[in-house]
Amino acid sequence: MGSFKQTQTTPYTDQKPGTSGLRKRVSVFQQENYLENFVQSVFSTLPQLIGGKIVLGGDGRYLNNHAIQIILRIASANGVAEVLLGQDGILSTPACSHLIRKHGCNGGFVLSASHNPAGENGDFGIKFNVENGGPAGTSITDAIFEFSKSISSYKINEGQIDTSLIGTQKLEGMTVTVIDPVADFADLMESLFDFNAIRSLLASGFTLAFDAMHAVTGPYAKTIFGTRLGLPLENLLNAVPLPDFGGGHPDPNPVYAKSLFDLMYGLQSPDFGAASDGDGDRYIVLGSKFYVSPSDSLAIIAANAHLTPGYKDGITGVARSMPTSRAADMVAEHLKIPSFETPTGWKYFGNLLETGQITICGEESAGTSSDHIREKDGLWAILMWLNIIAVRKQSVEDITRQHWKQFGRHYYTRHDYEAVKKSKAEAVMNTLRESLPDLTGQQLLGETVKNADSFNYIDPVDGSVAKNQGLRVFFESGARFVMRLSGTGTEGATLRLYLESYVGPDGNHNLDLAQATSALAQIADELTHLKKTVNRDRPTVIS
Ligand code: VG1
Ligand code: CO
Repeated sequence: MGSFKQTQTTPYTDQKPGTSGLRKRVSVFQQENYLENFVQSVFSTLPQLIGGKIVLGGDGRYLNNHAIQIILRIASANGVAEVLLGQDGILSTPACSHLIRKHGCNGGFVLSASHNPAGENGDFGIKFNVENGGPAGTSITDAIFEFSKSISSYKINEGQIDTSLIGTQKLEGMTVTVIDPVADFADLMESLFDFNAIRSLLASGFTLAFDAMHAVTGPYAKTIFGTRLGLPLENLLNAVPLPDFGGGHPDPNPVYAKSLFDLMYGLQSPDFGAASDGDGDRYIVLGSKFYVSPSDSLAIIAANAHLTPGYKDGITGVARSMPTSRAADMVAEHLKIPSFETPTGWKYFGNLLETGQITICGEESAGTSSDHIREKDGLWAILMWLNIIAVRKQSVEDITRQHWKQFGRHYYTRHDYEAVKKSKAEAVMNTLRESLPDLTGQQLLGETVKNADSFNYIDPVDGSVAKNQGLRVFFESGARFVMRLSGTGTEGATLRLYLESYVGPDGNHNLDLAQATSALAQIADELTHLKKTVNRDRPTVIS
């Protein structure tokens, strides 16, 4: 371990990880020892990392390279034996999860604030994943947070690693192996999906556009779609990761991925459009002039996965986060397999995946994945769609419409009110929470409330409890709305309102989405005084 330096520090009080890691403004991370404190808190909380092997990389945003050198120096001083480091500091969240599993590592860091804007004035973040490749659960993140509140020193070595040089280097006693961030992940994808069939599809005139939004998936897309599937590189948009993500906001939704939506709804629209988020764990899929809601995408993937080589024996069960539409539940019922409802955040799927109770899981926010890793996986979902299309030889729209014909359609939309005053957002939540006991039986704009509650979750595997994971109001018609506060924002608070209504297989599947959910939005507003309280006349983002 050499002669590391023990540096005195003073604790911060705000290093509590949220839905997915610790996310703060870059300026917060730039405070003296802020990053060092948090990283030391991880090593001090998890003794298994000492003498162990970890994975390290990030989405390429501002501070990525700086943070990598700091983490390497602290890891070395804490006695970590080996680090697998993505070349140039690049690693997507799903690729990190895979590397941890493939190489039997004790954990890994992904430096990302995912969809949050990047650059000097943007956000930075650190996610820590455990030895199964999945995000650390709340018992671990709570322990890290507790430690961070009383930290008084950290260990750090001197030294620097050339992150561009594939191969092995040393930082004091620690081995650092710089690896191609893409190769192992691309191999995994090739083992799950029929690349020959997808290659033929792409060669047959089927057109595809992929938008990497100047975030981490550019290099992955170049290898997978370009080199391995033969797609001409001009079909890959914004495929170079930039420290500020080109000024964009890599959340693949109609607002932040507008240029892709414009292309897909334009005159010469390709047959298939896809984009992924900052760290590559989320995605969207569009057909020509057709948008697949992420909740529908989860259900369609669950219903069709058996058409692909990796899932040809069928799936054991499905899980979705609570606000995700219930479309996937209906597929599970049809397949006679269990379905689970978990709180928002991938960490809650971990135990179900580990115990083999589910094969496929997903969230309305466009994270979908399977038991091939322990993270959500945007490129996996996109390749799954391409494989299904190659087998079914139907368009995205036809596959989706046929799905609705069989299972009915869940009209689903999410309204985000971003960067509102925290106290105001809390007031909205409190108004609704206090009214919950009196709602049952109330008639509101043609809907009758069936029941209403605050979602509490008991993990079926380890019995751990997660309370108050969102407020839910169910209607007799089968519609519902959900309201919760985001745990990933860094400015004020973000209120999320999730609206869902259902029409059966024989119902009208051609309603305008906004129209189909407008009464619900109005009811939610009446019950919470949302717009008036946060002083906005419309949501920041509708997805
Ligand atoms: C959001 C999404 C959630 C997702 C999380 C992390 O969380 O709603 O479904 O798991 O982002 O995704 P919240 O708490 O803001 O609603 V990622 O891709 O940004 O790491
Ligand atoms: Co992400």
